[in-house]
Amino acid sequence: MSDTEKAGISRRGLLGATATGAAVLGGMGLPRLSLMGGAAGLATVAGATAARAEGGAAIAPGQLDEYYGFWSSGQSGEMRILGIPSMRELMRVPVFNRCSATGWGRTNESRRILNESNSAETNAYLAANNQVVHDNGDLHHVHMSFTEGKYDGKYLFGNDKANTRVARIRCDVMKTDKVLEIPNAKGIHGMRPQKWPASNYLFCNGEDETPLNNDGSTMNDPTTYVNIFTAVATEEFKVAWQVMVSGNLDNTDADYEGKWAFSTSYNSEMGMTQADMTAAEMDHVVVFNIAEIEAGIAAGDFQELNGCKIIDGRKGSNKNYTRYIPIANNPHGCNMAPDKKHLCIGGKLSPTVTVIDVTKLDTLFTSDADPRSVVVAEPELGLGPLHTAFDGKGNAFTSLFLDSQVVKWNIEDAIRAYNGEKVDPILDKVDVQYQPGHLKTSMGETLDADGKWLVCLCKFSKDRFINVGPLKPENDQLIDISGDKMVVVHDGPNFAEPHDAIAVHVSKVNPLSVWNRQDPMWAETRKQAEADGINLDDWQDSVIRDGNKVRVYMSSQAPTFALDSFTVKQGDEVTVIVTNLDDIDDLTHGFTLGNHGVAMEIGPQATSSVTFVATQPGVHWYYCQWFCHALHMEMRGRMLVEPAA
Ligand code: RUQ
Ligand code: CUA
Ligand code: CA
Repeated sequence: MSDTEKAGISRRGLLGATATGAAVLGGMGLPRLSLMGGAAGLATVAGATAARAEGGAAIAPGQLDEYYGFWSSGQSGEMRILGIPSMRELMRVPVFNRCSATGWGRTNESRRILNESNSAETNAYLAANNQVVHDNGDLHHVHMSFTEGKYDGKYLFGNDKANTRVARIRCDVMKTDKVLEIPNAKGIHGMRPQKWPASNYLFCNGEDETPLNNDGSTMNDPTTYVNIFTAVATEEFKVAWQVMVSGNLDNTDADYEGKWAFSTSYNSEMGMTQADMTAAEMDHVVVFNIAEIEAGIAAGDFQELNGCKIIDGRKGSNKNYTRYIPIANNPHGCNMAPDKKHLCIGGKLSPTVTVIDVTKLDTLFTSDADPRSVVVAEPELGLGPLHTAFDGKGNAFTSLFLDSQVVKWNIEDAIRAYNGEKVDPILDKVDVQYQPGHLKTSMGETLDADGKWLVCLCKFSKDRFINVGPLKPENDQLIDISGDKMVVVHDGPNFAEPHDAIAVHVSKVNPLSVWNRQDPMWAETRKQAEADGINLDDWQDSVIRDGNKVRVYMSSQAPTFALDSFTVKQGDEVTVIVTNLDDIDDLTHGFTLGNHGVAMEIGPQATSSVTFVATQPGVHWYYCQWFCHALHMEMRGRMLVEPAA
């Protein structure tokens, strides 16, 4: 029983008291001590409120945040950057989506990245459907690259469950620079970079099972279906190897020694219906033995399919590539604690979190030890435990989806309780609004975990905001975890559907304000310009004709384009290449061509290009769509299209 329950105060009542206390404190500017000295219960509330006041959830205009929050956006397909603790949305980084503002998915540079690693089937599908890129995605998870268990500020990675892809975002410019469709797997869900010695691999879970040769020949026979775990080499951004497994793969994480990766499976049954998928008593966690898999690949123990080396790690393959640890049916979250030792598996259908001691995993590979012997605790925490986060002080925070709560518990106490001692590992519970999924502590998935903030991503907002119609926002809540009691300090409405977030201290990330002219993003465009005798670093105002292809090179400098007009012929394939020669912070230009679906961002010192067919004769205006100058409205010009003879 928690203190609150012992004191006979309802949780909702307490929350109300906290909110009122905070309002009084803020509104009247009273010193916080004036709130203390009442009932024992109230003293605790005041203590927590004090923590909030000191932490300063409110960031005044002109003040900066202490953490970057990198947010996934689920079915919106993008990554978002928020400030923590203000929870202000700072930027959206298009990844798997088409972006109207920046031209992502429309510019030649972005299409090259988006299409670079499509499978042959995807390209055939896109061509048959008159599409140039997949312009949707389902970005569930975002994680930063590590060096020796700490964020290194180099890359962010995101998965696309919808189209079986992963992507890499460069932290120096906060733009996507690699997209990879993973062959043989289906529905990449769980995704994590290796933590030690560095993020050489990105581990990717295939959630949906299909026949390995998915050509339709055995599709009615689910016994031929497999699931695929993939390690992507993060520098080349190519598949390094794959492992065929038994059961599907949900979430994943890696240890702090570079020895293991782990994946939860909710469908060890390999069921095709919901009844089948929840039929068994136990599902499992798959443990991947990285060194053994690498040795197996080196020794040639693989089959090659669609350019990938696939090793057999299914149950009963009797190899040291994998082990399967039974877990209560349909587990979900998979979170490695920064104590380097404890892996926490969210029970979802079971009210428990299963704690695995990863230092015991070697015994599973070197002896006949019972796979459950590595389980060191299994605290009962509440209904629907999904994900767990850590404060670096031995405590864990688990989201309870069905209870709409976050529970704080102590890992060592849970281990003592598992060993029969009379100790309650639960330290605190707080109501969240409502149905939380992922939750993340500041720096909590690294060795720098600092136990200050917890972001809790609620799947439902219900009554927390004014009604905006049948589709409601989600609710991202900020919780102060610096004191003994958790305090919800902020509601943050968010559009569909941030699954996951990380909170990275600002000292770890250092983006540029102005592009480097030699950036690889437009290397191909630069090559073409050189062939055309154009220097992209100088003023450009040239129109180059090459058969029915026309390349229009124009610089931009506030508030003008180098060309007031250019002339092409009806039916020409036109490429407009704009270089922004301004080199001042925040001076972005754009190029939008009316009635052609063409719009793109050109950041300071950047080059962007876009290709279209000039099908309509006559006058077509283009303009700069990023407000850049007092004469921004005048920053426009005409494309004159001569009618075909
Ligand atoms: S999952 S709400 Cu896509 Cu990360 Cu658990
Ligand atoms: Cu350039 Cu607006
Ligand atoms: Ca199951």
